[in-house]
Amino acid sequence: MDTNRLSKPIEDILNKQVKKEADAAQTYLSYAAWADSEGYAGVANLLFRHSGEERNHMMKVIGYIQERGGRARITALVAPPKDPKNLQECFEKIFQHEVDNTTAIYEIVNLSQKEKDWATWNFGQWFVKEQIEEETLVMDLLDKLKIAGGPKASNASLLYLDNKIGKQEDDADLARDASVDNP
Ligand code: OFO
Repeated sequence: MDTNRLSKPIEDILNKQVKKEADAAQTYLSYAAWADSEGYAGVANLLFRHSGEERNHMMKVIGYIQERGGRARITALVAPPKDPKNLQECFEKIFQHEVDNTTAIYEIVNLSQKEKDWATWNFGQWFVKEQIEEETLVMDLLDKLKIAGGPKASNASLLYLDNKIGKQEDDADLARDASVDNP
């Protein structure tokens, strides 16, 4: 008896996402190691932690595929991108990476809606919300760097910024949680 509750296209697109999350973890690891060797210990800390988050995302997708009777596929990873030139490029590349990932998540949700696979649609909603957080987090990093002087930031302001970033929360504040008392 076939107990697989996922269609072949849904199982395939979810497995594509397993690889994307694993690749993302490697990208963040690589940028974290770069940031650390450039002396940005705070940024490195944030990126090392974020690499772990990407692994967690991968585990969620693997767990979901298996739970629905499908088969998670573990494949080879792509090499991480080359080192960024500076913090500005590092944050810009991470932002673009997250936007691309959002597109991939939307493709899963679109397909599940088309197939009326409401279980997968529902599972995908966690990632839709997560992507709002992740994009917001990186937009905030870019904003902070801009205030520090962007590409012309002094070493003193970069040091201050790096310290702040190292201590910040992993999750960004979302509009859905805002209120008059907590804007
Ligand atoms: Fe950076 O996000 Fe995973 O899904």
